[in-house]
Amino acid sequence: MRMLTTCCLLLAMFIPSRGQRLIDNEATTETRALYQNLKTLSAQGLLFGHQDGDAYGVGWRAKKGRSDVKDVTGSFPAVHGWDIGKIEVQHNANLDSVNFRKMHRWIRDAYKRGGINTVSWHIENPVSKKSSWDKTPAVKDILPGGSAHTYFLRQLDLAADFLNACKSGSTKIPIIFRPWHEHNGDWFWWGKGNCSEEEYIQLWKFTVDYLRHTRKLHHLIYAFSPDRSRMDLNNAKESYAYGYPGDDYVDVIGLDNYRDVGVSKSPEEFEFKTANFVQVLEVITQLAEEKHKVAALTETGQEGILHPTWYSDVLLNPIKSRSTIRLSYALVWRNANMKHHYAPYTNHPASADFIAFYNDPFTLFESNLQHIYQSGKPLTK
Ligand code: BMA
Repeated sequence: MRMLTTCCLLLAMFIPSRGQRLIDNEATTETRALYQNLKTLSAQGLLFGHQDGDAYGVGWRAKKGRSDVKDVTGSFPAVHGWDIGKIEVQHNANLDSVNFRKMHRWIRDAYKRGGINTVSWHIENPVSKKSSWDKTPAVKDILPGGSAHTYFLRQLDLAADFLNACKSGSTKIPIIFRPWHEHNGDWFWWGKGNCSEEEYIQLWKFTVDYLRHTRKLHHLIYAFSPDRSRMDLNNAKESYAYGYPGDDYVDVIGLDNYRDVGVSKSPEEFEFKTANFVQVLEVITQLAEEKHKVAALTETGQEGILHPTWYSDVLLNPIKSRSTIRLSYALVWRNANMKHHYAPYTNHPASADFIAFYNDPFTLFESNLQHIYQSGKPLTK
């Protein structure tokens, strides 16, 4: 009996626990380490992310080493968000005028400093050749056997080429890839109502299989990210699962949530929204844990940050004060101009609070991180 126990113990020590396993069995060492580290860090704090922050901010564009977040706090965000919309039509710059060559450089610079990169894709409608928001039915046509399948393969190849070229020396830079987002909304051509749920699932699976098997990209972590505004909180887990392609096709249980963090006109409204925010984050935490995956708030923010203590009161405190919420990161959207921005810039009314948010030991910015692409080393400093 004792022999048996000893054997079991030895086995348990040498067979890796299920732990955090990426869907790609051949994922690179750095990618596997990043994923495991995201999980580890989600129990300790919240990584902060910003879309396009290295490329431009309010009142400036393409200044090496600059970022609105860094101007205010002294540090880059931990997570750097990018979008490759228009790569599929071979433009030099994305839909928000970020040059792709420079994007590669910023991705590499962030990686070298120990930051994390995530890429979304506002891909044009392959049938109408108009924007992501053009609802001309297309999903059926781009799937295998469809009339636009060959054209779509070309688009996917162009995206794969971009991802493949995210390199630092000969090392592929791990990327959290977040295609086909907010699919439970009806605003994108791949969204609800513009294709069937089954077609969406086929599209997701086809994309992942093509990138990892046909194109042999092994530095991607796949994030699924429905939109909170189209979830039914009376039936939250089930409604989250709309379009879910299965546990073999998703690494990050993500959520885009602007709905619960918008402007509140009364304390009652604020309380109501906060309760919903907490609930939905608890749900993605639970789902991620049941599935041995990682949860993330893949997009959030309040346009214009009209609530000057938004970062503390709306975002951080509800998350920090509940051990039932464990997220790896929260990424706010881009700083396009004085009206459309989500991170404070110098002298913004929300910047004092943002500094407090940065100084809170629970939040993790790039300057707080170390060894994020390695295993078994301290992750924070
Ligand atoms: C939206 C807005 C748009 C932008 C798009 C893709 O939320 O910020 O201005 O083009 O995202 O980044």
